[in-house]
Amino acid sequence: MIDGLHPEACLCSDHEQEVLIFVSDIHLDTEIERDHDPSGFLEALGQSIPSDCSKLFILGDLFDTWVGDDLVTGSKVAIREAFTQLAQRTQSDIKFYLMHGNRDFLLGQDFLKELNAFLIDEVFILEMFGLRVGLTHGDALCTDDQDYQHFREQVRQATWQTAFLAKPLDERQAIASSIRAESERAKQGKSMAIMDVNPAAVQALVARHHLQGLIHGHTHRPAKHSGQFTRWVLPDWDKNLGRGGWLRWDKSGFSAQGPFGVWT
Ligand code: LP5
Ligand code: MN
Repeated sequence: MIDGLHPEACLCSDHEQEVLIFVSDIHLDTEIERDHDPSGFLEALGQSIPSDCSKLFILGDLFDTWVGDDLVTGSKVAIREAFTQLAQRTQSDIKFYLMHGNRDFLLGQDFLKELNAFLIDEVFILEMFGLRVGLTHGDALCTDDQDYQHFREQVRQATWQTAFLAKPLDERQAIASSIRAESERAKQGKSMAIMDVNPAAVQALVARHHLQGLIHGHTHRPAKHSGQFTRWVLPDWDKNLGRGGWLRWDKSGFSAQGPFGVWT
């Protein structure tokens, strides 16, 4: 199902001037417009994301749900315009990278082309500034949430996705809202611990890919976890609640910044 992935699962650079910005869990409503974005992310793209950014990574759940690239929606135009605005501010050849999240795993190559962005698969590895860092959305690490993992396994299968995408748009939208409602209901019965990443799953991923750092979102529990490796958990975005922000990585290290101030 995932055509046109970024050709590599790893990006290496020894370019000292790189400035990498990571965000996730923006949850844009597909109906939003440029100047009415409750996440605050489009405004940040236009105004506050550092203008020396050379690579922007969106690590999943840019959209609150995505039922197929054929949906005609104002949010597509809004995000495209906001990307263009950031590209103009950077006055450079900025690159945009998108990863699927659990809400928008059906984002396809048609839309990525419209955005002029690369789709990256998880786990995506960066080798920069002498470090090896992994990028993932984070949901696959929540292995204690067995009901969710079972659901995930099913809907990430190509056969499921092909059958779903063949349905009429209104039927897909209706199914997506039923799943959302069922997910909200199911979460009421789950503990916070079950809905967090499993430490052994994190450890296994780090060991398998020989990582010194890991960056993910999904849990909406922004933090820097230090130890044998550093695990950054990105915040979700909600302008009204003053939540959101990005992780910056450049030659002087990492910093947790955003329009609402330092987030960890
Ligand atoms: O999203 P969030 O953060 O609230 O909760 C997630 C997990 N839930 C999900 C589901 C998404 O919210 C909805 C995705 C919509 C996608 C649109 C396209 C649909 C295409 C499908 C076919 C290809 O990811 C939640 C986790 C939580 O994170 C924390 O990690 O707990 O997981 C659940 O709650 C899942 C439940 O435990 C099991 C859900 C079974 C759903 C059965 C569907 C029945 C509806 C019948 C439809 C006809
Ligand atoms: Mn998510």
